[in-house]
Amino acid sequence: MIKRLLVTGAGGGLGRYVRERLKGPAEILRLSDVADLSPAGPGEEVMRCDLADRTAVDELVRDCDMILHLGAISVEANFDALLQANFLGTYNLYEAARKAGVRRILFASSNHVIGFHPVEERLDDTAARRPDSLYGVSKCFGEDLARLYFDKFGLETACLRIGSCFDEPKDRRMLSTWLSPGDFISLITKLIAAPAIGHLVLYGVSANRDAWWSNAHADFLGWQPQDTSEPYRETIERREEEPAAGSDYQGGRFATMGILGER
Ligand code: NAI
Ligand code: 15L
Repeated sequence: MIKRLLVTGAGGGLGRYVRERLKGPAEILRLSDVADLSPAGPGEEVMRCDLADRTAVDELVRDCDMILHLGAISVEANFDALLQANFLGTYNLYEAARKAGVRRILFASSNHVIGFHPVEERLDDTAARRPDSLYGVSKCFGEDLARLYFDKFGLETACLRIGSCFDEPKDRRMLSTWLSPGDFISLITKLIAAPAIGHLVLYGVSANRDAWWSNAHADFLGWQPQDTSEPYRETIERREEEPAAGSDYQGGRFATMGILGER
């Protein structure tokens, strides 16, 4: 068990799963978001912080052993917004972590770093990155920053290329990309407990019949997803008869969107 786990973006959807379900691996959860999260429950500390504020992030990270970095704009957006929350926010976090001697970061990357690969392809951690959006590019930046901080300073990161983590898969694409909340929590738990992970790239996906991604290189973690999207297939296929926008690409509609806030 570690002493203190910082969770950024704790006010969002995945943050809610963590707050409700992550029990055991950390004595104290330090929960943070740009939005207010108070009041703190038992075993929780709450700190409001904008990740773009360097001084505030330095303060936030102090005394933390590990970080689950969820805080970000989590969909496609205009570049100026992504620049603050995702690029600058992630840089501030890594710098603060380096200065504070944090051992490991679990970085919520995204399937949108490889979203322009066709759905016929099967990928592992060696796949070329093909971001499908500026949002995907911001996650590529986070993965590269993580690599730099491991090679230069030995700061470990698991880059979690999360598929679609929601209560249930919502459409045909998510029959391939769904990560159940339970599998998300068990993956986080394994990543906190592992003695050493180095710099690791992983796909956050449940045991779906038609999954596109392999984590065979990370067998040493002993993580076995328990859920599958199959029970939802019939309803989804009945509801969604026509191919959706972007259905040729793993990133789905992110691949067919234009640049938001184009000048
Ligand atoms: P979300 O949008 O529900 O939550 C993100 C949280 O980050 C929000 O509470 C927001 O207030 C906070 N945030 C945004 N800008 C901030 C800033 N400047 N400073 C501090 N906090 C800020 O997103 P969700 O679904 O919970 O995702 C969490 C992370 O996982 C995100 O980084 C997202 O990109 C990533 N991810 C999520 C997937 C999913 O299926 N839910 C799939 C792939 C990646
Ligand atoms: C993501 O990266 C987003 O954060 C999430 O909201 C979903 O769009 C997910 O990818 C997805 O691809 O389904």
